[in-house]
Amino acid sequence: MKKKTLLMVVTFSLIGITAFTSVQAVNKADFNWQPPSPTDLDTIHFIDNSSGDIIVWVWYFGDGNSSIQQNPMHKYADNGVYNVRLIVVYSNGTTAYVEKQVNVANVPPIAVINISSIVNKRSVSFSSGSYDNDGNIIFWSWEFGDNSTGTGENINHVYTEDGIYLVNLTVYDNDGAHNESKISLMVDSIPPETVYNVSCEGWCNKTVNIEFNSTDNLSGVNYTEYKIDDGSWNKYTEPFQLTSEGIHVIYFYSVDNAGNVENEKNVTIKIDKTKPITNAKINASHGNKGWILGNAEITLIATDNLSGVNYTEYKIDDGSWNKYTEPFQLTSEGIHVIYFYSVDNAGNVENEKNVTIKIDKTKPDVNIKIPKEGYLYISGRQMMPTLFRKTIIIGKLDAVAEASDSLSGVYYVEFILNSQLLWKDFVSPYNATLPQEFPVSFGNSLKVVVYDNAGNYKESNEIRYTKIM
Ligand SMILES: [Ca+2]
Ligand SMILES: [Ca+2]
Ligand SMILES: [Ca+2]
Ligand SMILES: [Ca+2]
Repeated sequence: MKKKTLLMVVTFSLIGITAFTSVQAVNKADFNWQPPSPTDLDTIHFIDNSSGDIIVWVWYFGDGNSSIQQNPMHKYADNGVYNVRLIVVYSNGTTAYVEKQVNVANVPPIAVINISSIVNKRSVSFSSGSYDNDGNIIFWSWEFGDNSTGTGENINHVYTEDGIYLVNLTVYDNDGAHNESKISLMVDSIPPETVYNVSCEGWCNKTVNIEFNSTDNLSGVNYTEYKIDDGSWNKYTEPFQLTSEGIHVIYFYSVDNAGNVENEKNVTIKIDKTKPITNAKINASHGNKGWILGNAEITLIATDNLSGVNYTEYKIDDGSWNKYTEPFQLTSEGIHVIYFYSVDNAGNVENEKNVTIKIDKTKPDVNIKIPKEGYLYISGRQMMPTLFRKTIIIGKLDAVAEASDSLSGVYYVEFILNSQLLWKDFVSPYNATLPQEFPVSFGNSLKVVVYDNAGNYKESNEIRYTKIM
């Protein structure tokens, strides 16, 4: 309030003495300012350069504002050319003044493009973050780098192909000043592609190495991830190995530096390290000591834990190997060794196995050595031949049989008396004591049956005899 009152008083007195001052003009009013080329954001320091014994300074800044400081500070609200007048009053009552034009400049705007330098969509939303410190922006002009342009603070543009585009934004403020900003914009909308490389495909019988290779059209691969079966996702850094048996699915995908995510892919790895197992089933009439009677039918049954049986091979004795397809017959007599093994679909080879098959189809030989037909026996001793080839035995007599077999050997000999089993002898010599009769028994019938170990048998001729005592 006080300042304003003083200013009004000085102003009135100046009007009255103008004529006098112009005549006298002894002293001179002058000023300059800092900075020399100010903007409307600067606070301008006005510096009095007047000469003489001054007691009052009156400044008119040309924008309606004034000051009575000797060296005032002033900031203009807007740019423009202002007539600044300084009036000085000397101690002797005289005055002087000077007027100068001060060009207060507009501050140009700052252009800012609000967008990341890599985007993963071809439809791009551009946003201006531009500003004008001493006014406002009234026009935005975009060049999208693909020979198309647009206007507006925020604008969407769709690129027709991926690429790197030089985007330019020019902004104009309300005073006609402009500024521009450029950015290099990478538009990458295509996900990377990942391929696998495995050391074994299909069924494998050993550890499998897995490698991924990923490529990208533009921004480059950021990372690749994989998981095994229901495991958790892992970042892929280097080739890895799969060792455990079974059917495994490995899932994988990559992400590029623009954030494009590849569709998940997978590869199936099948590992079987276990050999198949083959068993032989012999269908035959089994006898004693491993011998069989007649033909043998051999069935090879192979099983496998995982990949399944590919094939089974067999050979008989020193013959050549054959692929097993169905049960086969072994018909020839003798002792045979059948060798066999299987291979599974992963290539695991079973250790060779074998089974020995002993076939005897030939009947053993037998005959009754004692008693001989047509002889008289007394107390175990053979006496003279009898009339009409009758056989007469008086007292104790052991019947004796002779038996032999060329292949499997004799198993036992049965002595059959009157169609009843009298005695079974497993050990050579084969004999049986004929039963005592009181006082006499006519028409006895003795025969022996020999069995070989395979089960072949043969009956002897029949000896008929009369037994006394
Ligand atoms: Ca401005
Ligand atoms: Ca890409
Ligand atoms: Ca297997
Ligand atoms: Ca035999």
